[in-house]
Amino acid sequence: MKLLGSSRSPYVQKCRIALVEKGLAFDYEEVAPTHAEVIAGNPLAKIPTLIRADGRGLYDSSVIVDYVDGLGGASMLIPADFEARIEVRRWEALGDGIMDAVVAISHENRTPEAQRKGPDYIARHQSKIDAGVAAMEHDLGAKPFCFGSTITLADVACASALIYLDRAMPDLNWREKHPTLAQHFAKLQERPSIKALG
Ligand SMILES: N[C@@H](CCC(=O)N[C@@H](CS)C(=O)NCC(=O)O)C(=O)O
Repeated sequence: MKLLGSSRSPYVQKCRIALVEKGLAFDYEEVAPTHAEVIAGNPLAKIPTLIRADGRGLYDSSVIVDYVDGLGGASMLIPADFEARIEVRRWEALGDGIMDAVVAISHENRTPEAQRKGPDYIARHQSKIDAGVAAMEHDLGAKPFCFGSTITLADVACASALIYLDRAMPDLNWREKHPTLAQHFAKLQERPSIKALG
């Protein structure tokens, strides 16, 4: 199977982390959403797109992680138990939501001044980021992982969001307010799956 994406996309990074955590063999190609293979595999022309071994395309990151998890490999990233699965998925939604808000602000900042949506738009998305990171700190609590006692999609989503936040907003200084989350993130960054992102 082959993952198509760009290291600039947090949703792509999330899939890469999940694939390495599962210990599954995959090819990775750096491409833009406009690349012909992306369009052939994903009518929405977005990255990440996964080309399965049988040639079929899969999207979006949430479905790709679910698929990859079901292929086997290392321990499950998405628990089978209903309540556990919903909690891990909620963490995923939290991580994705933070990434969406950072993407929105980055896009706004790249837009020519005359066409920008304005400071209220930025403030609205910034408050999603701030509240989202605070929720991560709260929900992590004193646990060794975001959910349960081993790595799950909850940690993959948390790490993907914080990696992107650090890259796009290096001056945010979220660690000062959220030391427990900062410590957990530092531990996650030592994992080969995250080091492999480069
Ligand atoms: N919800 C999607 C988001 C994917 C997404 O928005 N990817 C962006 C790159 S970060 C993209 O391909 N944008 C191109 C476009 O929208 O035309 C996921 O989780 O995979």
